[in-house]
Amino acid sequence: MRQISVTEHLQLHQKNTPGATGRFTSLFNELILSAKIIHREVNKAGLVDILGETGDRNVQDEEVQKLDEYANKILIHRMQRCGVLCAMSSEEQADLIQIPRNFPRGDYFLVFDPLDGSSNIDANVSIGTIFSIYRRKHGSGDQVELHDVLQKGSEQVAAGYFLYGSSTVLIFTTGDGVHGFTLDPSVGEFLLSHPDIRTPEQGRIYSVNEAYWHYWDRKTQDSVTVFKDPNSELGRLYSLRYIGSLVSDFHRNLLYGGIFMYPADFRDPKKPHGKLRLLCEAAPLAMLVRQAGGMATDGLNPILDIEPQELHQRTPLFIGSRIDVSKVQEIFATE
Ligand code: AHM
Ligand code: MG
Repeated sequence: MRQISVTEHLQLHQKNTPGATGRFTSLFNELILSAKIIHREVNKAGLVDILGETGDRNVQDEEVQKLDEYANKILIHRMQRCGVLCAMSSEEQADLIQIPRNFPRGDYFLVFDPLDGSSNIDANVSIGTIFSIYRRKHGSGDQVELHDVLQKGSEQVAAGYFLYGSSTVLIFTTGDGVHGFTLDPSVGEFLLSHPDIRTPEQGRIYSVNEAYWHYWDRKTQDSVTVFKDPNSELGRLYSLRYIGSLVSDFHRNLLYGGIFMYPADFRDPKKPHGKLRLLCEAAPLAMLVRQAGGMATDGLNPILDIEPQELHQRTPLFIGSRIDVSKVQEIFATE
């Protein structure tokens, strides 16, 4: 079989996009290089006893960093030099990240979660980098304001994730379907492994942290109950699968079908919107799932239609196969 690399795929996309200048392609290439560097470090994580604990010095007398901080630094360092961004936002940083004045710039806005699920890393559980790309909406000055870049998810130009697992995969969409590439470490290139991913209409998996049951409202409890009810209209038996690493849970459900839920809960009354963040977690996965034929909602509104008011806004998330997510929506719509 002829192997299509991600580089070739991106060149083809550029050729088929009227008016394309190659700027998006260079952004993407830099993102891929950053992910390869993160992949290398993630793969060394098991060697921490040999190389040194976090905060320690390793055998080369270098400071050992926490991997999520390392991934964040790599992405900022590389992406601010790629020449086509006006600003960035990271899950790890409270404010917008400005591009230094002496660096070339463009009008793309990059949002990322550098290493989602990183609390799982010492147990060798798969973790990932989530990214989302927008175009600047207003203004053209060097200093970018929130209002210049904050937009609803439906305005995303591209979105995706790198999953550092038994192999490292890149799943992304530029609005023409979802494509998956697997890193072949022997040649250092991502090769097309999952062309045009379609998620099943209905799954057999529900994924949620049920330990929070007592902190959910009635509609959320009813939504989870429906997937355990042998007599529900869904008409099939579901299994519960919850890794606690969003990219891994999402990736499995994208391929096999099913629903992932991180609902609002009232463990902390000051944080009534769940844990996940709209811009760097929910919106990019919502673009992917919609492109793959699935759905994403906060219960009442499609995730892609929510207008963000702040960078780190949180949202309840129900995401996955169309029939499964529609069922939740139906429950939330009842009086
Ligand atoms: P993080 O961004 O701090 O890694 O937190 C997000 C992670 C997701 O990967 C995962 O879905 C969720 O937290 C699990 O949370 P919980 O332990 O509350 O179920
Ligand atoms: Mg995260």
